[in-house]
Amino acid sequence: MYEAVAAARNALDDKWGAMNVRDRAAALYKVAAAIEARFDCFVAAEVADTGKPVALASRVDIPRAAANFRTFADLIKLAGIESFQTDTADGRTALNYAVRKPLGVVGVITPWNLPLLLLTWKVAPAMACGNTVVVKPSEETPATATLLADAMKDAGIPDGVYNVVHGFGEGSAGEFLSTHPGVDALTFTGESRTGAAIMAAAAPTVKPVSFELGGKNAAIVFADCDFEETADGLADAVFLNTGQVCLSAERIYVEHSIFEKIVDALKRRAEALTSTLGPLISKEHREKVLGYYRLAREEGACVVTGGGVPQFGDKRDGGWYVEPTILTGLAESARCVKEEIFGPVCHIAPFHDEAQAIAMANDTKYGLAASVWTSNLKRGHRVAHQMKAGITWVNCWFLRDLRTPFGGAGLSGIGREGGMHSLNFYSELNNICVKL
Ligand code: NAD
Ligand code: 6OD
Repeated sequence: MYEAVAAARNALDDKWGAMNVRDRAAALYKVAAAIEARFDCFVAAEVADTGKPVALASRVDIPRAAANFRTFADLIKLAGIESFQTDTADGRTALNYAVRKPLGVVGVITPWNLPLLLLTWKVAPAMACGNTVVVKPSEETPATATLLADAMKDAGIPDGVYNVVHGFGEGSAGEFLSTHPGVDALTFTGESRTGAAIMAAAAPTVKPVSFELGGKNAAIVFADCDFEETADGLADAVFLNTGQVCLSAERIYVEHSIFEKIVDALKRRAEALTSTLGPLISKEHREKVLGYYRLAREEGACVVTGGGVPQFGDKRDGGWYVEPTILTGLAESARCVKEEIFGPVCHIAPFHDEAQAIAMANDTKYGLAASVWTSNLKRGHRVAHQMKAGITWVNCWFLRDLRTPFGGAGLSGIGREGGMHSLNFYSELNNICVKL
């Protein structure tokens, strides 16, 4: 850890910190190209670490890693600075303008569900702003962060700009990074509880923090939705990556007149997915998810489909699979409706009017994402405006534009990243006031 932070500090003071924006952006484009040149290795490493299907890693994880570098290279080249001509009451005039400087050495701590996507979502803007980084990927998924170091080398990124330390969280690499006095800022994606521990660890050295945390996201489905498009969209929102996406919909509220029809459509999709979904990340995580499946029954749920472990009759039976699961009939106060499960499972409940749907969707300590499904766009806008969520999708889910603000309210995080929000977090803005 000490060597990694020292290497990052040296690189900051040496070539990288002094490089102009045009050259830095050019270097980031080369990183994107180097990821693409090693595309198959990255896919294989992500699949080996997570067990996710090759098709998913090839379609989502690895292309987004390259896109993250290209987007922030584009943005840093185009980013302007604020300036104001100032006229004071006593007749003086001045020019104020801001300059963008790196924060310094940025500690990046990331989870296992979308390992390279989430790591590069933070590394790319941090480097674009001239920072050097020390990353601590999840102990479950170390491989692609290490491969990225090779891609950095291929791209000619100077030694010490990108540093990887492996290890666990508490009492290990994650905690050492959070408390290290040589780390100037921390950016973290993971569980809300871990975010709280990192915040406490960072407090004595007053490090700026950016946190992307957990969610218990709602989908609201109105009777006038495009039915097939909605059922397909919901299946993605619940089951993509075996439900291990912070943005996944674990609570679905459906207008009562189409409640049975939606439950049935989602049940058919879940059952069709049983043989193609990847496993969960680990034995421990499977125990957690199966614990919620048991708890749901104890809390009085009707298990519409799933609720257990699939039997394939082949070597997959040794993996950490669970059945895609649909629950109904729980009270809104049930733990399975309140707590993030992070597996391929949702609870579906009926609602009678818009106000009730909004109230139920917003009755959560989290506030990450929501989706609204309706063909009445006026209503789509109206409901979206009232959602307690950092992002609300209307008639879609996980459709990303990397320039937009991304983050959560409540237990779902602190701050916003994406576009200029990332550039502003990873920069120290200094204002200069010149009397004219
Ligand atoms: P986690 O919080 O257990 O671990 C994330 C990272 O933090 C790992 O690298 C881990 O080693 C490290 N860590 C753990 N304890 C630490 C400590 N005390 N100090 C410093 N570092 C520590 O999360 P996870 O299980 O890897 O990922 C799943 C969670 O992440 C879910 O809650 C999910 O919602 C959340 N998540 C949120 C987003 C988002 O954008 N909001 C994205 C992905 C995942
Ligand atoms: O798309 C992103 O930028 C992002 N941070 C997604 C997070 C997904 C959570 O699992």
